Amino acid sequence: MLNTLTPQPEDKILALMALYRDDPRDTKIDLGVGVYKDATGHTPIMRAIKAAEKQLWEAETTKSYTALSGDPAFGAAMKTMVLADSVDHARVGAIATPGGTGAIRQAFELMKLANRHGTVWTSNPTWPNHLSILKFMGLANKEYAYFDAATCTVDFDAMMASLKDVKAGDMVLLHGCCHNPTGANLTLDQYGLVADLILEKGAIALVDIAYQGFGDGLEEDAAATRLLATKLPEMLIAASCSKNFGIYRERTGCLMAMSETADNTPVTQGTLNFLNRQNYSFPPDHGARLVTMILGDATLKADWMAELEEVRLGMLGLRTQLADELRQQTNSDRFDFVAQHRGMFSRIGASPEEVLKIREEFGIYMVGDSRLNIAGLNAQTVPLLAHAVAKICR
Ligand code: PLP
Ligand code: TYF
Repeated sequence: MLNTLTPQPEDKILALMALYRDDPRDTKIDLGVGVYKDATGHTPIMRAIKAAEKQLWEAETTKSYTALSGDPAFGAAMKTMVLADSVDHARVGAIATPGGTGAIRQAFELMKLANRHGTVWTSNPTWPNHLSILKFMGLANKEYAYFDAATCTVDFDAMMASLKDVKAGDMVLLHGCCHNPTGANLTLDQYGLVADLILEKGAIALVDIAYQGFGDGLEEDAAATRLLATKLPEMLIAASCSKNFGIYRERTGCLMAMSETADNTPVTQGTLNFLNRQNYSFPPDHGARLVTMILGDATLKADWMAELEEVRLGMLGLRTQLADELRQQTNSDRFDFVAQHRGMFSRIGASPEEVLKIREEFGIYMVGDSRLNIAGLNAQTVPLLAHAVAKICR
């Protein structure tokens, strides 16, 4: 059987990680994979995570199974973090999943159960794994216009025009904040207009929120998701704790499914539990437990929020510095959008050839679509990047 297999397409972001690793230059700079790094290039364990792990090690008395949904306390904590009091939590079912990716996969599984012939609409561009998972699952996918390559901002008119073709029962996947890969985001008003259109079409929104706290703040970054929740009768939310808790390898995420009324919730929750059972049975617990502990303890939560804010402001400072350097070194305002983008990424609008030249000549690694990870920079490397961009990009 195995000799019938053919090679699968590789993940370009992960392939770039390997290229970077094998580059012998000690001046190389990694702006590829979306992992937060401090000024020394290290991805730290957050203080509150360490503290919660210590408490857990002392207090945990069993490693027995939890529940198919994961610990319900985790679902409750995630509803509070993402939705706050925007909607009645009794309307929302939740399961723990292996990372945000697991939540996205389970959202698509739910779509397959409920409306297997519906189309899932994704932004052009979007996180490549959205597309590869949809393709693998055999779900129909259409793209809606999103990024204007000329200005490196959202082309909202084009986006609304393409969403006019959404049909009843389709799914519209939106990034809740900090769009990956572009860094260009809708305003809250624009999210509202998208919600109105989704409502009018009778479609369902799936919000992928993987960077809450990395953009404008923990509450601010959830505002769009909360607005959608108040405007729409039903919606799905795939939340990741990988970035904002820095627990990438623990695989911690949550799928929330909001029904029209609380009467629907038992069946919705039962279906979510069923999907966990079909795919991997009980979801991972360790990361989810740490998140639950932190969100439920005033001291841990305050320390986590403070550190998350340091991380966010650090990235924002690098953005401003980069925009300033680019302005000086290119003697133009062409790259001013870098300071307006939010989250870990900016797509800077360089061609694939230019991205390659920057990699070869300067050892600066960004993804082929010219996405760069802001957190891969520090105060010393920002001018080096600006110099490379100014020299190579026409
Ligand atoms: N969604 C987006 C847009 C992402 O960039 C990521 C990446 O890290 C995820 C979801 C899910 O991440 P994870 O599965 O590591 O929680
Ligand atoms: O977009 C990124 O870089 C992050 C990390 O298959 C990532 O979301 C990249 C590729 C992948 C899984 C995670």
